[in-house]
Formats: sequence, C-alpha cells, structure tokens
Amino acid sequence: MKKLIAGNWKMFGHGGEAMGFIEEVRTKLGGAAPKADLLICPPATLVERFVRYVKELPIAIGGQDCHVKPNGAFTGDIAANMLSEIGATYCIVGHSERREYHKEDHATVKAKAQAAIDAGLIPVICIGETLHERADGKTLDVLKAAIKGSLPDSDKIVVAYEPVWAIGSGMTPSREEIAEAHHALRRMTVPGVRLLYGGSVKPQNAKEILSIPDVDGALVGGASLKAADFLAIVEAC
Ligand code: G2H
Repeated sequence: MKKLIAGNWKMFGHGGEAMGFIEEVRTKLGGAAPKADLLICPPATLVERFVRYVKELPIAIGGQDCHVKPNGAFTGDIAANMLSEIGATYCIVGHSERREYHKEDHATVKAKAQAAIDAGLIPVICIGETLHERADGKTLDVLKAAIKGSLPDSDKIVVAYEPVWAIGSGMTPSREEIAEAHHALRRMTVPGVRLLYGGSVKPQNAKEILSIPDVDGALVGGASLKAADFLAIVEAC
C-alpha cells in the first residue's frame, strides 16, 4: 500500500492560500501520479473550497475535528455528516491540541471517531505521550491506554502517533523510539490500519522517518502549509 502523507493546516490559511497551494501542487505534479496518497485537512471554512480546487487531482480533503452527534444545539461545532456533505472524506480526531485546549478525553475521541465513520469519513485518530510520560518510561502504557480508549472497533481508521513534545517543537524522537512505538502500535491495532508518525516532520527529516518499519505515512503540520515542502515530504516516500 502507498504511504499516506496528510497535511494538518490547523488554524492557518485563507482562500487565496488554498488556491495558491493547489495550483502549485498541480503545476509541480504535472499530471504525474504522486508517490503517496495525499490528504489535506484545512480549517473547516476552507474544506468546500479545497474540494472544488483539487478537481481531478488525487488529493483527499478532510476536517480537523467533528462533533460526536449528527446534529443538535451545539453552537460552533460541526457534525461529521456536514463535512462529508461538502466532499470531505477524512477527519482528524483527538489531536493533542484538542485534547489539551478542549479537554477531550479518550471516550470523547472514540465517540468522534465513530461519528466520523457513521458519516462515511475515515477518522485520523491522534495519540501520543507527553515528555513527562516518556521520561517516566510510560510511553507504551500510554499508547496501550489510548488504543483501548480512543479507537472504535473498525479497520476503517488511520492512527497518527504524535508524541506531544514533538509537535511544533522541532524536536523528533530517535529512529529507535519511533520504531518501538510503531511496532507496538502495529501489534495493538487490527491489520490494514495505517500508522502515521506526526510531530515536526519536515523535508529534512522525512526520508529518515518514512523509512522506519511500520511507519505508513506522516501527519504534517507546519511543513504542510507550503506546497514545495509538502511535496518534498511526498517525494521522500
Ligand atoms: C503535529 C503536527 C501535525 P507539526 O501537530 O499534526 O504538527 O508538524 O507542526 O509538529
């Protein structure tokens, strides 16, 4: 199976940047098939526009979060079926920034992932340890609890291992640390589930990270905002 390179734009980007990004990708690919499956998860306001812009390009578009319910009096929230209605096919759930700033726990993340599946979306479920937990030697226990608590019973999911301390920090775990975590995750998940690594992936370290066994792709934040960097990571597959 091809690797999956997913861009998480977080709360960055406006319409002009979306169009510029897609046009640059279109020009640089020049009709060639990319070396990986591609996914961009822009802010919710840009999902529909991205779907329109990508047209015949092989790029899937996803949301960054969804509500656990299909509708209701939840001001400011977005249901998974609203994302699928406008052409999204994936949705990130349980990103550590949601867990930290919106106090989302495993049960909530699992319910969101199930809501995404029910709406026909593939959830990209994020899990990962804090620096404290790693220092205390608890990484594998944390991942085990996250797999048990955050994953619905389905193989139509993607799991993103994102050590919290590596996110946006420029720090990445060693090759051995990533290999150990992904090897453990492979054993804990059902066959066919793609395992992405996320946390400060950039063109400079992509080749090394993507060559680690059981790393089926990457979830890329900052470096996914520029088409050239995003495509350099794809080229590293
Ligand atoms: C981790 C990652 C994308 P960055 O949050 O999910 O972001 O690559 O900027 O560390």
